[in-house]
Amino acid sequence: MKFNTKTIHGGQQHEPSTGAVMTPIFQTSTYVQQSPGKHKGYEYSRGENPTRHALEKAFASIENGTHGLAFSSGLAATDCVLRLFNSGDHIIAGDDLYGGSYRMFTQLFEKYGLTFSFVDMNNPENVKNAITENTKLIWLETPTNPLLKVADIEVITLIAKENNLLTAVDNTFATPYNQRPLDLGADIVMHSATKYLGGHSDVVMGALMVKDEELAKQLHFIQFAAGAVAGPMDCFLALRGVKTLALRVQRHNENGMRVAEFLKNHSKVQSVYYPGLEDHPNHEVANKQMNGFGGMLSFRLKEDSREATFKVLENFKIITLAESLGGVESLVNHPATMTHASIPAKEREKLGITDSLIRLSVGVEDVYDLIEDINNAIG
Ligand code: P1T
Repeated sequence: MKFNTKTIHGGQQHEPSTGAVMTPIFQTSTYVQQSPGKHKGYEYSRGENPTRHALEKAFASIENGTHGLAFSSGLAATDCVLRLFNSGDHIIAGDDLYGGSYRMFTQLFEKYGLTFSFVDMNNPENVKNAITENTKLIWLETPTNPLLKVADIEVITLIAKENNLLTAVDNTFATPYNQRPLDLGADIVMHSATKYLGGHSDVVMGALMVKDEELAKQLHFIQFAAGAVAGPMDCFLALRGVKTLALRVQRHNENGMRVAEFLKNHSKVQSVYYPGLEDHPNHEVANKQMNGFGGMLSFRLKEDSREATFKVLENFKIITLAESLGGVESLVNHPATMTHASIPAKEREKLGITDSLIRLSVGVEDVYDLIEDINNAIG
């Protein structure tokens, strides 16, 4: 089955008791048992729910995995992965990643004895050099949020395999239309399904996809035991969102490239961060492992002041100033004070998440309207 068919039919079946073509919202917490332990496969909705089950099968299908898991948020999915490990274990993560992931690693899990190294994954040698005898996992976000750094998944998973480490890829920015990490050697794919998989800014959800039976079992156990599952209504919405993923991402890719090129030539713009641009430091790697470059980009204004940047942010008319990304509508965000405020100022400065940095989630609107809006806002 090709990707676009999988988004619509992957792992899906018509509802067996009624023939309903679309999986209904099974808004139930529990299921009848004829005798204790004798039931139709469903006991309690934290463990299994038919709407969630349909979505989890769709998730597995679009990432070429064998198992999918749906969580109540992207961070709940990340939390599930980290609970595979024990006190004393060491995890290597990229130095540029979603602020909430960084906050979870450093403020929640360090407390329980996990240790983290944050390295620049542009160069796989940095990953190699960070491995210690306690390292268990490489956490890869690519492209990264918000600087759109690109890491070579194939090379890094090879390093991981040589050292008996697991690799998890946060594939939120890329989407499985553009990049399929399990095919490139990763063990776990994670998504904030709140973003492109849902696609309509109406659901907060997380996803994990794997292709190994034993790993799937462990993650399912944690999902059930910790309990951060996605509810049936949200699963219905996400399932509906996934059906148009290929169509939407094609347009995100086209619009993203057009907006990046426009910004690159704008006299008030210092730099543009978009892996589709030939002068992106990892354009070649992106070209190798991605089918398209997505709708996410960041840019830096020449005028480096918070006041000037806020003025631009307040000027957008069509594009909405808001956290999040990946919906059909375009959003603009100020990483330093919004999505990445939880990263200490010193770290942010070092990475380049400064006041003049603006992040755009380029939606699927008419690109001429978007470019006009950006041009008017920048002034
Ligand atoms: O918000 P949640 O569904 O819990 O997902 C967390 C998350 C994980 N990974 C990446 C790459 C993300 O971008 C996010 C959430 N990000 C935003 C809300 C944002 O505006 O960047």
